[in-house]
Amino acid sequence: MADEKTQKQQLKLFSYWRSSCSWRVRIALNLKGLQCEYIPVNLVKGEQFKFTELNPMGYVPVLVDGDVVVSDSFAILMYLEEKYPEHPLLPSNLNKRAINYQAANIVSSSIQPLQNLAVLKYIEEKVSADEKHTWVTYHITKGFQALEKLLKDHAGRYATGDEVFLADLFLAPQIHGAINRFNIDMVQFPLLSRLNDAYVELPPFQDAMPEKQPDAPPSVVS
Ligand SMILES: N[C@@H](CCC(=O)N[C@@H](CS)C(=O)NCC(=O)O)C(=O)O
Repeated sequence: MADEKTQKQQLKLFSYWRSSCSWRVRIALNLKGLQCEYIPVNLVKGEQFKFTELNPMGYVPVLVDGDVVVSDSFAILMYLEEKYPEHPLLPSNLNKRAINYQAANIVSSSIQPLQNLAVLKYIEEKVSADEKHTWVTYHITKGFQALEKLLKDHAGRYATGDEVFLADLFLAPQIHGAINRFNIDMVQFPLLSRLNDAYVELPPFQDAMPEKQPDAPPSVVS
């Protein structure tokens, strides 16, 4: 079996600069100190549809670790957690761990799929651009209201205390996208706004931001 250093050199991430799902994985790789080759997949040009042998769903992210190919950010994060346990993504306290799973799944099952490129494109084409905005605002607001309630008794500096865990990896890209891409009014979400302020201070989160990625267009790179 290859040693850990060789394994790290074999890591490849198929990613798109603005993809919130890829961003979750980028944060985990940074937190765990794992080097990785970044392979851009341009979702706007439809490049995701050409790589279904890697991910049958035709989505990013996909992680390749030597002979192992894993797609879906949740599965990738669990794989990384088990293979590279340094900087744990899950707390040892079972209750706290369950809250992390719940918050992560609110984002990954009940918000992000409803704002995904393919869904928004469909609504815009079949209904209208106005309806797209109404739709996305409704679903983000519903999810954020749930997250505010869920996390109010668990949050510290971060979602479930004073350490960064799995929930934070899902929340940071989702909140950033809500503000910068979908113009959601965050005044109604004081806890999530406060968490967002904490995330932007952290180097592993900063380095994972869309504008820092090699495929970010020059117009967004500061
Ligand atoms: N559950 C999957 C969702 C993956 C997903 O929706 N990826 C988006 C980018 S965040 C994508 O590739 N969209 C391309 C499309 O809609 O055609 C995950 O967490 O990885």
